[in-house]
Amino acid sequence: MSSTRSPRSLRLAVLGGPPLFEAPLHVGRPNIGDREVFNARMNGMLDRRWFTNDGPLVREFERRIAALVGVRHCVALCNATVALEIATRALDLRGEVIVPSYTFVATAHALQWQEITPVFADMDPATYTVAPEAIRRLITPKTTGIIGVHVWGRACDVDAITAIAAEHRLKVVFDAAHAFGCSRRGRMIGSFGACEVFSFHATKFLNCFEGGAITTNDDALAEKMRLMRNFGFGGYDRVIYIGTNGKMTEVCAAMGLTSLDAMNEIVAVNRRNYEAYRAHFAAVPGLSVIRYDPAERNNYQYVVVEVDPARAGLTRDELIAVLHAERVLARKYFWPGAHRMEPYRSLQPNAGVLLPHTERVAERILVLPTGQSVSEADVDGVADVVQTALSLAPEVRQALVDLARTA
Ligand code: T4K
Repeated sequence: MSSTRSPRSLRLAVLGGPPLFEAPLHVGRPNIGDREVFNARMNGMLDRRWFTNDGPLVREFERRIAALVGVRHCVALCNATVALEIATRALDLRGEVIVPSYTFVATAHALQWQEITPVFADMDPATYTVAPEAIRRLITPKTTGIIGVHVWGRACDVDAITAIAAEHRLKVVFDAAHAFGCSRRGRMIGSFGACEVFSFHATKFLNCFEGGAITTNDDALAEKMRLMRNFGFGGYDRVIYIGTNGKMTEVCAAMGLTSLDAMNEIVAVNRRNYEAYRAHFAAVPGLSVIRYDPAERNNYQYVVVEVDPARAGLTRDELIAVLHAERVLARKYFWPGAHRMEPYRSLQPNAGVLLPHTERVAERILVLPTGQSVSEADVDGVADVVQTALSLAPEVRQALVDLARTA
């Protein structure tokens, strides 16, 4: 466990003090539900000797997710990347598909893996989600679909994207990897577009170790995706479709069910930490913490801070260096933007010209640790480090230059 010292005694590690935290404070530390309940599910699974291939825990997980989201179908899968691959293949997307660049690279990889070209659209800097007008400008005769991403759990502009898609006869998938348990205008995310894709990776709000799911109200699409996740088997010895192995295991479903049981407690802890960070940074010039609309359901899984270097006095990267020296392993998601990662930076070297907001924002975002393994005292400590560093900005900057020189 981490521990903090009194803020008054804080001497920053980059200025020669000892690191504030004994153990690293991670972004994305998994949340764990009730271990006894999880173990009981494990024992039941071992007794049944049914480990994967549409087992009873997977079916229960799918039923509960579908009910919570308010859709007819949930297809549980091994992770969200394979889920995106299956969704786009089942929808017969090809040619070009428009995606935001400000997303985890998996959104683009799921397309490129199938030789579909991801065409990167810029964001709306006020929401960090894809700008509908940027999508509109990128439509060509080769475009077959749009993937909107609900970045940090906040819905992208579903209405505008749906309208553009209808106008141009495009299919829409939403990457809802961050958005399980979140709503948009009172309706749960998971029920928009042709289908939506959730991630249940260890670092996500709802954790299955590894896992993902596609939710949809389209009966035929759900049936096709169920076949695709299991090699296309329509019965014993009968393959009726091309498929892959995208199945969720019973172990993963057991973790998912146990996480679902604990959902309300996890939201409460996330919210407590988020509000504490916001209170700490409310009056700090140059720092703005992401806002979650209190009228919606939010999972508060991400504490995202935008750093304006001109007003804050330090850049995002300087703050990251300060935090890492204290063993606070803050992250720069999604730097440098998917378009600047391979193979896209080689295949589309000029993509950045059309992505000015993405390029600017990606240089300014800092994601801070939260979740069950982060205490209120830890949040106070992290905030103290940031505020102390900003109050000593010239000294800190010089120390970082000196450290880089001697490294
Ligand atoms: N679409 C979007 C918008 C996504 O954000 C993602 C995934 C996907 C699609 C694809 O979903 P999956 O196919 O993964 O289901 C992490 C996650 O691996 C990834 O799931 C997530 N987004 C992304 C935002 O973050 P990395 O490369 O940053 O992982 P890594 O190994 O650096 O770990 C992240 C942090 O979590 C570290 O600080 C360590 C901590 N951690 C991690 C694990 C696995 C733990 O404390 N315990 C653990 O068990 O991608």
